[in-house]
Amino acid sequence: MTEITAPKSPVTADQFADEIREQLKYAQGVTAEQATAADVYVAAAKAVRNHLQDAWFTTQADTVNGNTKAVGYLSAEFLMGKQLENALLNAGLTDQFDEAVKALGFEPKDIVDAEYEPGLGNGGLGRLAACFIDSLASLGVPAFGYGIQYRYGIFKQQFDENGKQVETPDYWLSNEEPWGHIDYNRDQKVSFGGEVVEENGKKVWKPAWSVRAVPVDYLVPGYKSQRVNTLRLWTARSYDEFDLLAFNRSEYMEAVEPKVKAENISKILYPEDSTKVGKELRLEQQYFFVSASLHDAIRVFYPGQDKPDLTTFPDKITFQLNDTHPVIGIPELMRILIDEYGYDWDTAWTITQKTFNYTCHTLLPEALEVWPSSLIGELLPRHLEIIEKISDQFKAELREKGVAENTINDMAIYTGDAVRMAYLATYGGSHVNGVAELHSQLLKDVTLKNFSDAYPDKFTNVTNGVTPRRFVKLANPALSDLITEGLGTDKWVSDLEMLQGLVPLAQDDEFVKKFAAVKQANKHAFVGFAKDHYGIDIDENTMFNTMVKRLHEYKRQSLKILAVISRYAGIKNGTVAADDVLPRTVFFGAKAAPGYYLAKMTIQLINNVARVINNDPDVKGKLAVHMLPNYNIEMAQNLIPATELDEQISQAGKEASGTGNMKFALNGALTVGTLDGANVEIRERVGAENFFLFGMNVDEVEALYANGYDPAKYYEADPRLKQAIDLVAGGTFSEGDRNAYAPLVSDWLTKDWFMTLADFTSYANIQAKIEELYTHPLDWNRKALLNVANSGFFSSDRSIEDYLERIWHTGPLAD
Ligand code: NBG
Repeated sequence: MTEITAPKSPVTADQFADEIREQLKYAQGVTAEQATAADVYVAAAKAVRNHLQDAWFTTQADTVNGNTKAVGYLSAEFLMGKQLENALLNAGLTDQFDEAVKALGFEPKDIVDAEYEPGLGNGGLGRLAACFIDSLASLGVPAFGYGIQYRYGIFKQQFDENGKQVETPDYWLSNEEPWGHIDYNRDQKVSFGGEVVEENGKKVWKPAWSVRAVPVDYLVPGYKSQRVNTLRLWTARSYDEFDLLAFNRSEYMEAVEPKVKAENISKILYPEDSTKVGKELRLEQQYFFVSASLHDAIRVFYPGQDKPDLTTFPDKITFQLNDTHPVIGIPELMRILIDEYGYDWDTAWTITQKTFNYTCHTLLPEALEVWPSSLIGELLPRHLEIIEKISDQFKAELREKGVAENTINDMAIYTGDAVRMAYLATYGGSHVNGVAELHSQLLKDVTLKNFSDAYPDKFTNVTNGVTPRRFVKLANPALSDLITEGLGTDKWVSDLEMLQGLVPLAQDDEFVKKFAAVKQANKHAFVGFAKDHYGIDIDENTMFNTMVKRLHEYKRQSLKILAVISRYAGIKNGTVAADDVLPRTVFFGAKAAPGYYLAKMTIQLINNVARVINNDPDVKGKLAVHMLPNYNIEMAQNLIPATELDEQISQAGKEASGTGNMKFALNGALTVGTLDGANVEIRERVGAENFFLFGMNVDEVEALYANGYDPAKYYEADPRLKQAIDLVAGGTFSEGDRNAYAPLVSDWLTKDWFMTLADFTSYANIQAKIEELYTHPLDWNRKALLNVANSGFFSSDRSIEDYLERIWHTGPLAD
């Protein structure tokens, strides 16, 4: 750990109020009297940004002039969440802000709420990137996040009157966005298309068109580290704003065409998560941000040098490829080194391989990107040549290692028709890591087995983590205060393993009761939040049971909703005695990719199950279900601290890690889960007795596939399951329409690839154990507290330390 210096207290509340007034007056053009909450938010954001500016400059200078290798985190997604509270916390200005805005006549909460959440990511992968840059800055490690400033983030989710998901565009930049600083003078040119010709025995790429990549810089303040790193998000602009000739011929639409085409590149975040997309624009996006970022790093580290010695590049910065999206960076760096700087192939290869590392975030084969060669050839003809050559060199290397010819073919990076980006990344970088122990093991044993056999030393694991600043300190102030009281210090915020110190307090009934009171207060607060945001009434004296994550078949929201239906049926028909019913409120939150048919149908089913249950007087006070619209970071920050039971119920061997699971454990929820992803490590740490395990493990899943899986057998075997599916099929949740969910029902009964039905019985059975424990609040809360105490490992600070040691081989800047 770095030495943490005390936070500076840079200004008094009065001074900060004056700074806000000044921003209002001179930057916003409104007086303090005229200002609305939205005005004050922008002014406060700018004021706090000013406080971080000097530390940002120093960090940049130290990054370039010091001898500490920097980290470049290349990621198509950064799901940052709202910035103001986090910036205030890290700038040490929270108290001053609270007082200052009160002096201006506002409630701090209203100012914080005025910020519009940027949604520049889909889910776990994008949020992980955001946690990682927070931890890098907090540890004082020089780092750049590089990505895209999409004009439209992840779609906004609403439900129509039939419960169907409706996607609307998320135009997050419609109001002033005070955090990003657009820097027109540090732009980069990114080119596409055209052809490769030979000139004087050299390959020369003659592109057909170019776009201007303009950086928008976001400050990434570390917590108590006095360091401020940079998140540089590129936006695409046209070089030809306006074609005057076309305009003079009064072809107005044509005149703006180049601008429209160029700006399309950074227009929209692809709303996919762990599913295959093969869109030309997507490849353009990937190349756009990666090319601009690599050139930017050369500009930063070799300022003003025409002929820099780029053999030192891997000593200046190491690039982490966040999944396959930035993998085109490998041929791009080769091209830059050879074509732009005149290096020979072998030197360029040595530099490139040293520069990159690759994190894989999936186990679903369909999620590993494969691009048609024809598309790469059209868009990036020079890169395709380089990829072919890399592929040939790789084959030769494998032959030399004595790898069998058919295995070599299986491992081909370039197949003639296609380019496999995961393979290119594995060969083209120094290290490959999975994101949880089990995931990394499965990468070695299954997904990338041949690669691991040929290059065993390349493979390593870094278990994911989450930032304790946002997901404990900010999201759960009451728990944070209690932890600080229990430990006698607040140092845990930057050294989360200190939570271990709470273990003995789990034996102290008084402390456990305080812990229970915090949870109850968070539940109460969420009831208010839900009323404000969704207009729903929730009974806070029910168990809060939550499943929030992207909607995907492998995550098995189906399993949860079938269990809910079964419980509903049981209460209705008296198989579950009324006295035995533990009142529960079940929360779902999930976006489905717009083109993912079964996922969207599952959302519709959940909504309609909720409608039927919530309107049925027979189950009132016993069971309620809510599908909350538009799950995002803000909802997570409010719902997770209020949750008592968390669902992590994916089919074993499918969820790479999960990070929601960590957030819930850290906020004192108990988990019901399978042995999948990071659940395995969470259970090991918090103790098997403090985790509700059910379902098949990876080996059992594999064996069942091998023996031929027949879901109908399970439907026949468990009457609870049969009844639940029959209710769906019979139209109970579709006003009698038996066709409404036919595709879903048919998938369950005939295919059920992720074995929801096979795990149903064990999932339904464990509910009794859960409910039994819940009727003993002290025991339940003791276990929940032990979850908190033993989850310090899941800090993203620890993940970053693992990356530093196992992959990046660098560390914090000297003070
Ligand atoms: C996701 C996995 C999660 C994992 C996050 C972060 C993709 C492609 N993968 O299990 O599904 O927690 O990545 O590593 O989004």
